[in-house]
Amino acid sequence: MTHTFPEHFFWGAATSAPQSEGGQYAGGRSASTWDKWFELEPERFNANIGPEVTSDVYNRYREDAKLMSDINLNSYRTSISWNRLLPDGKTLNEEAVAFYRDYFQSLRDEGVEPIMNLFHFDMPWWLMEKGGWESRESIDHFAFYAKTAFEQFGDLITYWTTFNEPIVHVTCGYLGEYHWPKVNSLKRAIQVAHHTNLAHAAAVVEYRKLGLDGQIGNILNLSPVYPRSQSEGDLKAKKDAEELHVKSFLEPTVKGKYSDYLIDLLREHDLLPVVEEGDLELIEKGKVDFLGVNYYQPIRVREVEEHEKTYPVNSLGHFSRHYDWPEKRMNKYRGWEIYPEGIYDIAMMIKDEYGNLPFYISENGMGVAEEERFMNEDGMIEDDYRIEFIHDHLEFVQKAIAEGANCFGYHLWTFVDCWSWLNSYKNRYGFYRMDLETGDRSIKKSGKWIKKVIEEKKLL
Ligand code: BGP
Repeated sequence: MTHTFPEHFFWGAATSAPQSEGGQYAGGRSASTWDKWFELEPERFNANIGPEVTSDVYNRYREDAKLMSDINLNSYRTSISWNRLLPDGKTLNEEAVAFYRDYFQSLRDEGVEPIMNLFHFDMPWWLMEKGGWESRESIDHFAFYAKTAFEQFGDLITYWTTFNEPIVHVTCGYLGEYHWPKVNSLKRAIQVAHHTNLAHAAAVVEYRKLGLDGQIGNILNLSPVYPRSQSEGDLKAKKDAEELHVKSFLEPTVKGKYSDYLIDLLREHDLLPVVEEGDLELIEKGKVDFLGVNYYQPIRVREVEEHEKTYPVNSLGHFSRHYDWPEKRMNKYRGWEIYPEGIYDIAMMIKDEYGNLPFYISENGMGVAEEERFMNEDGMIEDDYRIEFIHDHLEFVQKAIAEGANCFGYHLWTFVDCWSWLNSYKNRYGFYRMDLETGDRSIKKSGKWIKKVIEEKKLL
């Protein structure tokens, strides 16, 4: 079967400012939580490698724009660093403006559409010291930052998004120890989620006020949730997990309100957040023009068995437990499940339940540890496993489009190997390899493959 793609399709790659820019304190940038955390506890990071240099995009963006166009990419999603643009939250950093303007223009000059996100887990340290997303102050600060970014770059950027995977900074920072401030409280996590939804909506309001010629969206990790069985208990576990993990951001983002199910669930467990007057009206104004969808692996759940009911209500483990699907296909080089059908199920959910809103796949990719072992004698990484991974996911993207889904692009995580939160450089993802010593880029076999796929607009 031949799989073709629409004539106008964003073929791209994604990254974020904190994982790719480097230039840690160059040009007036201040610290984010990641910079500070690494200074405080370097041993918490893989191989003690921190976010100082990452992919050195700060110095190499022109070269990168050219390398993107060499493999026919026509779009690139990254983010702006809040603490670079407004180092103290108020004062515009002219050096940052010059850097970003030249960076975005360089992409445009190479025929690459920059798709710009505002927040990718990188809370400025000065704001974290005031309570981060737990503090209502953060909503106004974010709205000001968003407005500043729209004003400074609105002529160069057509597609904006507010957040990347907002549920992740909520769960990893407030229900685990993967993001700062690494506390564990569902009550606090839910308050943070509510403030994040408000901050998103406040940014959308700023965007609409400016009347710019573009669109605004939100990037959500819409992992489909599959139950172990069709039993009542497993289905309830699925529904709860879906509402808490997926729909707590999807419903406000697309429909402008929280679902009744979520509100009832939170009320039942005395977990409702503090909602002030005007909050729900603001959320109503946060409806987006499009979605970015990140997909890596599904969530598989089962009910909590009677003998396991040791988790307090104040934990997501109270509602459902992860279930290990015996038939799963694994990424044996990293350890995540590979389930390409999931991307189709998400597309159909958006089509059937969310008014067929336009969306693009803003992240999908395969992390591989110790990728050097796949280097051939010419020094090229032969990543056939990644080609197969992308191929299989694109096949389901194509099927969804053929059945009417409004998908306008696919972005691989990532263009060139980049730094990852606590894993540093352990897992590689790029179309291009980065030499950690020199920072030099070299194409992988997947980079050559995607170039041909894009040229022919069909899967090979
Ligand atoms: C997504 C994040 C990215 C990126 C990716 C890969 O959830 O949006 O920032 O990190 O996951 O995950 P990891 O870096 O843990 O391998």
